[in-house]
Amino acid sequence: MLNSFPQAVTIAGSDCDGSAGLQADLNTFQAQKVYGMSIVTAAVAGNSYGIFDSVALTTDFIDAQFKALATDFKIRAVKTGMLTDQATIECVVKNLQHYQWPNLVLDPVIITKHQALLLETKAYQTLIKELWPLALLVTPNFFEAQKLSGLKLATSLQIQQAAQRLQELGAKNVLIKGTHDDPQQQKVRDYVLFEDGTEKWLEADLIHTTHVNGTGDTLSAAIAAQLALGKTLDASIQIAENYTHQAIAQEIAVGHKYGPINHLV
Ligand code: PXL
Repeated sequence: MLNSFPQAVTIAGSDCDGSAGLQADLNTFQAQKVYGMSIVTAAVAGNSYGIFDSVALTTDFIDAQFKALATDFKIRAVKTGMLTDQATIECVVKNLQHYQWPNLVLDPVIITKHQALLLETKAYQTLIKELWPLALLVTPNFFEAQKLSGLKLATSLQIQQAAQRLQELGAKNVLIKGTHDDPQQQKVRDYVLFEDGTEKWLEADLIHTTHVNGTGDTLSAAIAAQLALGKTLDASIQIAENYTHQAIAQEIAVGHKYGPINHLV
């Protein structure tokens, strides 16, 4: 009975408008019927127009949050979001190695659609070298996959090659999120390369809306939640893709510009 209820933790930044970051993750955990916790790495001041300021929390405080959770709860899955800089990544890696929480979904948050930098450029190598090998799954978007693999992604073959490269760098499974920037585009296609070398394209109708803040955070949080519930990785990805699609499709009127998706679906 003790700690039998499924629990998951997000290691991420706070976004005060609730559209992204740990707020989106916790909303997603709740919607997936998983008890959610958060280790706060940073906080940003932003709204549907953009991000205006940010602060990183100290590594001592991040250590304290890990310790507080590890001494009381049974964490069944973890996701990471905004990690700011090298010192934060090293702190998170040290704690994950120490506490050995299972099912790490690593969302390599680098830059927002408003061009706010959420990870400093010189930390890319630390992310790949130290955190990547701990991940069950990494979920870069198109831009992040290009940056981190060093490959240009224009064709399906190049997406497959980038996923292979990202797997060779140590992540067991790789999900590359498709682009959705072309106004003529009808479909969006995500690509998954599994640990055993099998692959999958996940295609959905592209919904043309400006309310897509926090979509990547939500997808990776939903995958972590499903893993916490005991689903296989393949099933977790499918359920998370469907949930995120519905959260975009059933738009809510919040904010003036680039609004949040609807976690209540
Ligand atoms: O969606 C990426 C993201 C992650 N984490 C935080 C953010 C954002 C985007 O705004 O603010 C804290």
